[in-house]
Amino acid sequence: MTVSRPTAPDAAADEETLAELEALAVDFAEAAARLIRDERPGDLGAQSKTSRTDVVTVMDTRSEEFLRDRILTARPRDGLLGEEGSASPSQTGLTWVIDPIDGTTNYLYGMPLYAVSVAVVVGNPSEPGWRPVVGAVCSPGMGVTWSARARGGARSAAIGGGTPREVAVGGATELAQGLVGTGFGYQAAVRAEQAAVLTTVLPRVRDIRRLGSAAVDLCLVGDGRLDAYYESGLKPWDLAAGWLIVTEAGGVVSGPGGADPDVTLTVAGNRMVHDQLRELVDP
Ligand code: LIP
Repeated sequence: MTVSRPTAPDAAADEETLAELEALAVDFAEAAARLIRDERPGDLGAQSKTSRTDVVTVMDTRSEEFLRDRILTARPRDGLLGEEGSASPSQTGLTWVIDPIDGTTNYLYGMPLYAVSVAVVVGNPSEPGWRPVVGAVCSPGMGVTWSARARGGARSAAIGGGTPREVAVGGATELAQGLVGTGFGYQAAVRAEQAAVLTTVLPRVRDIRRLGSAAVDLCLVGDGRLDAYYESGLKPWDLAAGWLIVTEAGGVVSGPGGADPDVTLTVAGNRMVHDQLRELVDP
């Protein structure tokens, strides 16, 4: 079974450019993370989106506006796609894909597992075939930023400039010994279907963790602190940066039928555990 990996960057993103873009993505993600952490208002003004439990806060909007301004000032000809509605076409072949707060429910409840996710992709992220070439995920609650660039490895550092350390997926060989992350959508009918899949997976793994942020889940797989992760319903902004961090950390990420991850399915892990998990969630 072939499993998709982000391909090498095209001419729009040579090695030197990728290093510069990774540094920008880390700066932008950390600056937005400090904003949502330090300027959190008493009233977050939570409003429903796709269901009563799918909410957006004033800080989701402020974070996306902040990121949009920084990105378009630094890279005015690149494209942009954001969870809260930012969208502009690319003139360079590169598009910034941003989740201003991934794990909004955790943020709303004052729980630390949320992040700002910033990725640069080649191709149109609104159509199949796009690939991340740079990614940065900053979790202020965990005090860490993960980042990666195509063919340049994946790393983590304390927020604000700690010494980066290379990260790698864990060495588990059996799913039965695997700590597996997952998540659920916001629609009741979808959650019922996802619960049915979970009843198949739960008896076959060490344990399940539902952390509430896909970007953090994927980074923990890349960091060897989750052995695998699967979820259906993810959007490009949820998964773009984390996808690259996993693959640059030596893992694999796939979607339905082994194709690229998409809204139907994302599966991540080291090669062995990823393949075993796929047999349960995408038979
Ligand atoms: C979240 C995802 C998470 C999923 C949640 C939610 P958001 O994104 O990161 O994996 O399980 O339901 O979709 O909405 O907080 O940006």
